[in-house]
Amino acid sequence: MSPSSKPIVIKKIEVRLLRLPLITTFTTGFGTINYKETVVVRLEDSDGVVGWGEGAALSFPNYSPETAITTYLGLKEYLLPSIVGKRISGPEGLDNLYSQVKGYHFAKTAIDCAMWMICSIKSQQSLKQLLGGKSESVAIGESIGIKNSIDETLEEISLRLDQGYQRIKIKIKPGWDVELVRKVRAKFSDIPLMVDANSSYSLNDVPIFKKLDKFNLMMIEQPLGDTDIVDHSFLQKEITTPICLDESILSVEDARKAIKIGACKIINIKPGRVGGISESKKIHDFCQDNNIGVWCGGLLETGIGRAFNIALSSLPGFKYPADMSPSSFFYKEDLIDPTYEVDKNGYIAIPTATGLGYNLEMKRINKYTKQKYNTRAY
Ligand code: OSB
Ligand code: MG
Repeated sequence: MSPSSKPIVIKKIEVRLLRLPLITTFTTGFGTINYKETVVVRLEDSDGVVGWGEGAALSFPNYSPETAITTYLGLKEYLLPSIVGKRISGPEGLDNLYSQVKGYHFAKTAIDCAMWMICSIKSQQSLKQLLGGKSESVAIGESIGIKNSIDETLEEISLRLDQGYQRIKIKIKPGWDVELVRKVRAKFSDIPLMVDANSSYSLNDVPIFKKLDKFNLMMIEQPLGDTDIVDHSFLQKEITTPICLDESILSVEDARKAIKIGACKIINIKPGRVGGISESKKIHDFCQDNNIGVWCGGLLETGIGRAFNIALSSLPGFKYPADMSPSSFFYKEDLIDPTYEVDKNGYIAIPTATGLGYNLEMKRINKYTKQKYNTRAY
């Protein structure tokens, strides 16, 4: 928003903890997700303009210390009280208001996104326009969880390639890595292929990465621990496949440090992990200036969170396909209707409407809400 536009004053807030059943389970190096808890906020300003945002942390603190329940509490106890009734210039004015609140990135994301939505409606510009994005569609790749067998993985890859997906990401963990990749490459010799280890290895495993290095992978995502930036820089010197960091990058400052020491060549930007699309854009801009590729990751957000990921992906630095499987893979019912779709060439169209760009399904939001808290500023 331009600095001359009127400040936003949030008069009403609502935060909900939801629990949605999943059609299929999703297994990563750290465990299996059987259902999806998520948190959404609804902010209403003094002009009656409403913004929604989502903080899609997982239910268990294995991907990040924050979980759905702590996101909910963080919003209710610390973040929402510090913004309600204040004059806020726009999303960029939020950091100042809760400068005392460390962490809670998923909670901050929900507020940041809701503020972007309010700004979009007030300025009559789509999220993409407000962000300065150019693309009309986002290229999509599939993130395939750890399956019961290699054959099952091969089947899923065939299916997704037939459906047009533009790259395949497979989750790996110790014991489910080199043999798997060898068999995938034997069947699909030239597809864009990458692996994601979700931090399940250490520097003792360098020999495994040297083997993986021979399979022409686009990148290896988060091989080592989230705080092991120095070790990633060592590993990157041992292999030619680019390392992509996910869990390790929580801010543009983390990105700067990781890039400075050569810990990665690519960054997976997940707005929820870094505190919103404002911080995501900063990381994008920094990476563009430093010749580091980025792409948009996901955490099984519902359509509310995905709407912001999709708008963000319109920025020119998003060079690799995004993890944005359609919600129909995971959810029987999305919280937006119609939900976004991946077309037969593997693209999601970026909305041009103002606001979220999709219609909210209030009935379903109510149906899946487990806890709700709201307040009003007088
Ligand atoms: O590391 O990318 C990850 C899901 C849960 C936890 C971690 C990850 C993922 C995904 C989800 O890969 C991909 C998606 O949202 O479509
Ligand atoms: Mg990842």
